[in-house]
Amino acid sequence: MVCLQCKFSLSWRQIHPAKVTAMTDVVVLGFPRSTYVHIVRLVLAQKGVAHSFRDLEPEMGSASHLALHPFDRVPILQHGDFTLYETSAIATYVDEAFEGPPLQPNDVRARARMNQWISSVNSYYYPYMIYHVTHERLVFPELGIASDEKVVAHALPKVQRALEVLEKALGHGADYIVGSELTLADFFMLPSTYAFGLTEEGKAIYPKYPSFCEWRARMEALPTVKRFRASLPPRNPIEHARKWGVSHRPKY
Ligand SMILES: N[C@@H](CCC(=O)N[C@@H](CS)C(=O)NCC(=O)O)C(=O)O
Repeated sequence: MVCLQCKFSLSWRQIHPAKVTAMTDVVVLGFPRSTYVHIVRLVLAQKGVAHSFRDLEPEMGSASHLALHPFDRVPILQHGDFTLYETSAIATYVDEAFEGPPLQPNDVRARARMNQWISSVNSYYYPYMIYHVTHERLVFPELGIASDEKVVAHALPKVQRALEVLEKALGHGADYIVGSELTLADFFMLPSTYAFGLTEEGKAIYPKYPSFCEWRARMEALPTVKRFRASLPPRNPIEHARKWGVSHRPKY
């Protein structure tokens, strides 16, 4: 069966979602600036699923946080009595459990391509754009902690490579990463590239990638994305990042 509005073929499960319950029982837990929290909240918004947000900043690393996420990370999704962590599991669940425009292609190869991009964001985009450069250039300085230039220098060639790969892929001329339809891949890519774009390095190198810049502009123009950005609080410092220096700041 084909959905005329979205042009994706729909599986039985997408036409008859296993569970479409009152939307007010959806809660995202995390800290407000988290890249991965943004992925989940954008996907929920695009699906038209209302949710509340619980700010875990004061609880990060505490017993109450670890009871929800044993690996000391965010986001966490609660849907009624169901609690889930790991962003790709959450995004897929949201797409499949709720009505709203499907964000996973039904075509097996297109879906594989989407999953390739999601895995690439997790392995090659987020770690260098955010964990290395954005933390060193924005998160630590906002807390009065000096940038480690070695960390930035290590990451920049990897960021450039990642942008070259994305630029080449977007050379297909279609609007979105996998093709003419929005998929989860676009929402995985957007938050890392947004935050890296706030750094001086991002501002300097983005103009070298015109198809990527056009994709960013297209994504930022989506009503969902505009509403999401407008709903966010000011970008206050991430207080619990003070402990990253001893827990998991990269060292070279
Ligand atoms: N594999 C996890 C990664 C999540 C992740 O790294 N989240 C970051 C925020 S964007 C985090 O929780 N950082 C907290 C910390 O490092 O203390 C997922 O896909 O959800």
